[in-house]
Amino acid sequence: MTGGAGFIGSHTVDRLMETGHRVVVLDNFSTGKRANLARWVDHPMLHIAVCDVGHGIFAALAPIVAKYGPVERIIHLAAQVSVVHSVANPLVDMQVNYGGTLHVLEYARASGVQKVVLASSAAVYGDVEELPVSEDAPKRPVSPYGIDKYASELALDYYSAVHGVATTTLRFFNVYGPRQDPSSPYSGVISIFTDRARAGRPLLIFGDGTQTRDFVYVGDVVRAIIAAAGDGNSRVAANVGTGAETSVLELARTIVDLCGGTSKIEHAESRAGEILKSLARVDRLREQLGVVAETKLVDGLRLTLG
Ligand code: UD2
Repeated sequence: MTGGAGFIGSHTVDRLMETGHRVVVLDNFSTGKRANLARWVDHPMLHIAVCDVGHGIFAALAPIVAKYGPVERIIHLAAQVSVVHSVANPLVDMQVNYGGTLHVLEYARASGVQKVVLASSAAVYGDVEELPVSEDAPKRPVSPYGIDKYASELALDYYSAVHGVATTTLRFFNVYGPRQDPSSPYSGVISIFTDRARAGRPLLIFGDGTQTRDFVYVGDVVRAIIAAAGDGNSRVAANVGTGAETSVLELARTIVDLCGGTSKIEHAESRAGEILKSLARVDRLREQLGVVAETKLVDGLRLTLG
């Protein structure tokens, strides 16, 4: 698994280790943390290699493969995850996000890997005309991040068609849960709001708070990843969301309530270029991968608050 020390990656490692799999984590620890994997650190079935996916994965995997046998499946989560960073640094984004995917696919082709799963994003759609957004909607990404994720999807399709590599793409909507890092201004809104509400500090909403998102709990995302890593569903791209819309204002109020009601809700200027509404169509996730993201927001928030 690339990016296995990150927020979504480490939850996926937990589930795979609990079910008895051998897991190799490749991570450059730029945003991933060893603490996220602390539970498994001395476990004989977990192998951690420091590796920058934008520079290739062959060298990092070679000694592990020599000892334990070939890699069967790759879950590719490693990425530069900030849209804003991609706008300021498009070449870095291309190298890490698109380049990293090509390195993974080259490895898969050369080594006969049985399945590659790509973590893509709702960002591939850009400004959406019709909600909920279906997987077949036009792809008009409006950031280098969205472009590189979409280019990565096309690369998966190409390697499937031309080189016979089985691949499945998951387009994540707004994922949240424990271990999501609140420290950057572009961290997920739930990580920021829960962090502030716990401390009784004010929650800052950009705009009037009527903008909506499809917030999906990380435990449900892990189930989608594990289903995608199984056999079948090659060349399928599925949204990973709940199919339910929540406004940022409603979110803020719920979090304040759960934390005892001390934090104030404040408003600031809307974010430039911000999309107003985001909502996933989730039929394909259910029909093809057999997964329904069933964690209710309030339950997921309780789990996040711990
Ligand atoms: C999400 C993804 C991003 C990309 C994008 C594609 C996350 C963390 N980011 O961006 O990677 O895929 O979707 O469309 O999942 N907000 C506040 N106050 C705050 C922080 C945020 O009001 O302190 C608002 C923000 O203006 C937005 C909403 O909360 O309306 C969600 O913001 P976000 O940064 O969590 O995620 P988003 O949807 O911009």
